[in-house]
Amino acid sequence: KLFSLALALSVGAAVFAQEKKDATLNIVPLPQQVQIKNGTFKINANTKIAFDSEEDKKVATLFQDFLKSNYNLNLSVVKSASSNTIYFSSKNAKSTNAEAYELNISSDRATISGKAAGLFYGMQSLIQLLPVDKKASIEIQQASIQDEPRFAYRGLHLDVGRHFFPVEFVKKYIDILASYKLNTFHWHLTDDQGWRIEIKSHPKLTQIGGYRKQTLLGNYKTDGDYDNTPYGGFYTQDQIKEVVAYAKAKYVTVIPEIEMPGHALAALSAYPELGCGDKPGPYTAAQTWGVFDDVFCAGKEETFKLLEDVIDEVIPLFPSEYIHIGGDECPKTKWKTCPFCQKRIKDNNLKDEHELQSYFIQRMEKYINSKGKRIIGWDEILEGGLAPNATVMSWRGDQGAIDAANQGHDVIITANSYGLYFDHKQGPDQNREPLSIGGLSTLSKVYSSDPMPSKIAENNKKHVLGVQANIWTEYIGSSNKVEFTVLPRVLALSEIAWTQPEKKNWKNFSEQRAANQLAKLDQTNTFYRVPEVYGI
Ligand code: TNX
Repeated sequence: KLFSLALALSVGAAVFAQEKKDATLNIVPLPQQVQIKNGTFKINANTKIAFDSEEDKKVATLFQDFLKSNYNLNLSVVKSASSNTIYFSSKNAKSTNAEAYELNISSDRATISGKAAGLFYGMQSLIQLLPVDKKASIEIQQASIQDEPRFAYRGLHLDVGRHFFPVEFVKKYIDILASYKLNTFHWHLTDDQGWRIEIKSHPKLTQIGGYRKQTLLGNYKTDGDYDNTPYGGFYTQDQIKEVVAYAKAKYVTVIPEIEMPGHALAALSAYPELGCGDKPGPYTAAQTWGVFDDVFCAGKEETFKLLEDVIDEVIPLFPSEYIHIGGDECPKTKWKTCPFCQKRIKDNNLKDEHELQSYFIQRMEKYINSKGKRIIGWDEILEGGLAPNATVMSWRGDQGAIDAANQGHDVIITANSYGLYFDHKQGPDQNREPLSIGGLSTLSKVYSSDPMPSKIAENNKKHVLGVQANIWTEYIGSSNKVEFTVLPRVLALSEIAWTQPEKKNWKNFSEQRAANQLAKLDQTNTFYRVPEVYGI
């Protein structure tokens, strides 16, 4: 009897503990530590927003703007905190991690403490705690949150080469990233179908390479009117600066990608002399998708001259530590028969075209390093020997990440074996999915992955900088469809990037926290796919 009483008590205690443990606030990604308290804090017209430093004031002002435009509440921003205050405080930051924050909500104030980025993330958490009903009185649960990210690199990519997206949308995209505490926007700016960044020393890159003839596309049936008129567009350097500054204010770093030596047809259409052989070209920007044999000639000095000129203009536009130089899917067909490439192989004692690819990447790396920046490349940059300081973005499974990290290189996980190809279908039922490239990456697949490959030796795990999802846009011809593709999977991405894996909880994520976010998105002009939370 005693035994069963003890059992009942311990079960009861366990259930109680379980309940407490499972009680979560509506925050995505799930914070590391949350203590929920009794009672609420009521924000009203007399509530003030306070700050410590000028940097803190920027975040305080962002919060003020948010309340004004979403809840029709115009609060004043003041220098010192008193009662009934939302207080952004760098003075009280405890962690050395610039992205960490604490959010303490008591009966008469909410204090967010952290350094600049941390304050911004604390604000995002606070925003998520505001009610779905924007006309209701604003009461938030008293609680105490201590939070910091698991990974330093939390990225989302957008391919603007296959389809072009206007600056206004790129900004909205950055807002989506930032609201889920992602901190890196990988801007895939060049591809076979379009060159999208103005390069003043080589204007034809955009004048010619920015447009393709729209006869598409045997394998592409909807989402655009493909009627032979030219399709394309590009960003001026002023627009690039505008986007980079916009992102910076949201603590998002923009990493530009300039593809080489493959995926280069748009560039070659503008400067055909950079193709292989004596009489290269003519070329046109690609009108179908895929991988094309015509790539930058690795034997001609002019190729490196143009790419160095491009890098010279790209570097001052992007404060990012990294420039991404692609490196993926470069067929060696043309290099095999090109006299210039063969001469280069011979002169440099290279074994074959794979080592020529490595020569290409290493040479560009050296140039970029000499300008004080580092390179990222897709995992094919491992081919023929990895450039000495390169960071590898692993997309063909995680073997590239494992090999690179075990060689002491930094890596970023983007493979679809982790559900990170957001151009893939979101559900298995073909009839419910819009046209897509195929593949399958469900919300639950993204959520269940842990972007830390177990085969990386313990002492090399520090080389896993983080995780990113890729949005290739062959079959995504409109901004609305980008949103539909990204949401809600970006919520799962944010949680695997930010939250410690043992804290993840699919049921709580899908049924409560993500659902709450979607209810909020309903009120904005943003598209998302309704997730089937069970079974996928
Ligand atoms: C592979 S991922 C590519 C892209 C395509 C994508 C389609 C990578 C480095 N290269 O060029 O758009 O597959 O899913």
